[in-house]
Amino acid sequence: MSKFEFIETTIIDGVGFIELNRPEVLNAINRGMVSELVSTMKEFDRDDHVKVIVLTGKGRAFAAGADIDEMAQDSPIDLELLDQFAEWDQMLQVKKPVIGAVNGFALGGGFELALSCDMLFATETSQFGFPEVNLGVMPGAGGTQHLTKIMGKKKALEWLWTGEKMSADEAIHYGIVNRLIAPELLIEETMKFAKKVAKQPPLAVRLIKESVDKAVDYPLDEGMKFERKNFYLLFSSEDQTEGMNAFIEKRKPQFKGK
Ligand code: CO8
Repeated sequence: MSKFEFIETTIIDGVGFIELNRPEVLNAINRGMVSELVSTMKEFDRDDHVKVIVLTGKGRAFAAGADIDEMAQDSPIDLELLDQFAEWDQMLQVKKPVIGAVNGFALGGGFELALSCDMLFATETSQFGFPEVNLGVMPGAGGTQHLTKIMGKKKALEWLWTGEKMSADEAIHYGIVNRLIAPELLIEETMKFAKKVAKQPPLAVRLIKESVDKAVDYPLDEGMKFERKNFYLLFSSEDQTEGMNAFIEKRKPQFKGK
């Protein structure tokens, strides 16, 4: 029996696996789901048994957006006092790799959740989009920011203003999705990749993520300095000694994450 109402979680071979679990409403993201998701991500981030996190949705959607039924009657004051995005934003602080496996729809808040992942695997039938404009609103969990950083202002506006659905091929074209996989193999292949990353030296993986994230926001010279500090820092790790000694001694390294 899962300890959660809206998600299911398990740990398999160093991979923390999270499934959104409201398939009857295409995994519409309600407030309880955000709380469960964020607390699990933070728990996995601290758990030494977890090296990589994989996020997916049960049924025929990754997530079809925020729960419209829950949101429909909200006033601006309700939203301000709820301050739900403070919780949401904590997902972006996760230091371990987060890989999304997008089955079916990733719309609205569901697309924002997908864009918060470090990498995305999807299928030919996956569909992405920001239909908020059709509801008289707009993305509120980073959609305008993430999409614009990925595809530039002009293209982002096209998708955000029309609310049209983006096909998996278009998502590949824009660099939103890493790989398209046959639907029946999506989880298996995503897990295979996640397990491969889970075997890599965790500190190096962590500092690579941190440095790549900085490349998005920092000017090049600042980013280069940031990268270099992390490069130097890794020379104080046991894994650096082990990795280089193993190469010289022609054996497989045993990484400890220290
Ligand atoms: N909220 C609540 N219920 C939903 C949602 C949703 N976002 N999406 C689907 N459902 C429900 C439907 O109401 C339906 O329920 P029921 O069977 O009781 O009628 C069930 O899921 C199945 O959906 P459909 O029958 O509509 O399935 P179709 O295959 O015909 O259509 C679509 C699939 C195209 C995905 C369609 O369901 C749809 O358009 N959904 C809404 C998509 C949308 O507008 N998303 C944006 C929501 S707003 C938002 O995300 C703001 C984000 C702000 C940040 C939030 C952070 C948490």
